[in-house]
Amino acid sequence: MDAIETLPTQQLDPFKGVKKVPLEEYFTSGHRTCQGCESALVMKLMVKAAGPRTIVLGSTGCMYVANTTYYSTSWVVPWMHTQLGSSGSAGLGTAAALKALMRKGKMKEEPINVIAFCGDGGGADMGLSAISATLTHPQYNVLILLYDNESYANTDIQLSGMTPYGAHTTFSPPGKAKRLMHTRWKKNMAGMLAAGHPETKYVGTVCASYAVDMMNRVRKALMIGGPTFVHSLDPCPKGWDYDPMLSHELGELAVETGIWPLYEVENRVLKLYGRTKGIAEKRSKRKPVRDYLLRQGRFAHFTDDDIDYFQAKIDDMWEKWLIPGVIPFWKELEKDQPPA
Ligand SMILES: Cc1ncc(C[n+]2csc(CCOP(=O)(O)OP(=O)(O)O)c2C)c(N)n1
Ligand code: SF4
Ligand SMILES: [Mg+2]
Repeated sequence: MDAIETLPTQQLDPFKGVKKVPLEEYFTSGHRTCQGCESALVMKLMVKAAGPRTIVLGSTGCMYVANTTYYSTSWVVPWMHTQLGSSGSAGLGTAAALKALMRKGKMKEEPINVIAFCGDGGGADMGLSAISATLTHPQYNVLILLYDNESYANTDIQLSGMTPYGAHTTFSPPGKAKRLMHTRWKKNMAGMLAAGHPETKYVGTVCASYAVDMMNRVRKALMIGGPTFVHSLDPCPKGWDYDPMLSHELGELAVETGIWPLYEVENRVLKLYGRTKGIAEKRSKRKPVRDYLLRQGRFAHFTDDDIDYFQAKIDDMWEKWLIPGVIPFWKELEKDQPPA
C-alpha cells in the first residue's frame, strides 16, 4: 500500500528556555479581551510558537469577537473567522486547499502551518464531530487548538460541557430560595480524542501558566505532521469571577491540584510532563482542590460537602483511573469498584 502523502512540515525545534523565545509577536495589541484573559495569552503564545508562515482560523467566541473588532485586528498572520462549530472542517479544508494549490503549481511549495482554534462551546460541544472527522484524515497537516475557558463566555457565560461540577453560570445559577446546582462532570476531551483517533500523531494538554512548555507542545503538534489536537485550560476572570491578577496562579493551581493533568500522546506514546509528572512520580503532592475552588466566585456557594465531593472525584481520577488523570476506565477486579 502507498504511504500516505503529507506535505513537509516546518522545522520547529523546542525552545530551550524562555530566553530562546523570539521577541517577534504575531498577535499584538489592540484586542479588547478582558484584563487577565488567559485565552488571549494562549493566542499570543500559540502563534509565537508557530511563527510567521502560519494561517489561523478561529471559530466564533471571545477569541473571534474581542480580537477582530470592525476594521481592526490583532493578528499579524492571515486569520479567518469560521462558523462556531466548524473549526475542524475549516482547518481541514484550508489544509486540503493548500495541498491542492501546491500540487497544481498555483502556489510555491513550502510548509505552511494551519491552526484552527475553537472555544469549549464551539469545539467540545458543537464542533466535536468536525474535529473528530479531521483527526481521521492523516494526509493533511492541521492543528486544532481548543481554548477552554469552561463556558460559552462571549454570550455571557453559559454552561458548556466543559463547565466544572457545580460552577455558577448564567445557565446554572446556584439558586436563592432553593439550592439548585448543576451536577455534570467535565468532559474528558483530550483523552477522548487521543483514545478514539489512533492515527492521530499528537494530542496534548497545556496551560499558559507554563508558557514555554505550552509553546513547545504547539511546536511538536505542528511539526509532527497530519491532524493534531491541543487542549488548553484558560482561566477567565469574567466567567470564573476572580481578580484578574490571579489568572496565572489559577492556571498553576489547576495543575497542582490535579484537576488539569498535563500530558501528551505523541506517536501513541503517553507522557506526563511538568508538575503533573512530579505528582504522578510522587515527587510532589497534589494540593487540596479547596485552594483552587475558593479563589473563584463561581464556586462561592459551595459547602464543605461540595468541596469534599469534588476532592473525592479528583482523588478517584488519580487513584482509580486505568491511566491516572488520562483514561477514566476503572480496572476490573479492583477492590473499590465505581458506583453503579
Ligand atoms: C451556530 C451558532 N450558535 C450560536 C451562536 C452564538 N454564539 C456566539 S459566540 C458563542 C459562545 C461560544 O462559546 P465558546 O466556543 O466556549 O467560546 P468563548 O465565547 O467561551 O470564547 C455563542 C453561543 C453562534 N455564533 N453560532
Ligand atoms: S470573558 Fe473570559 S475568555 Fe472572554 S475575553 Fe473575558 S476573560 Fe477572556
Ligand atoms: Mg468558552
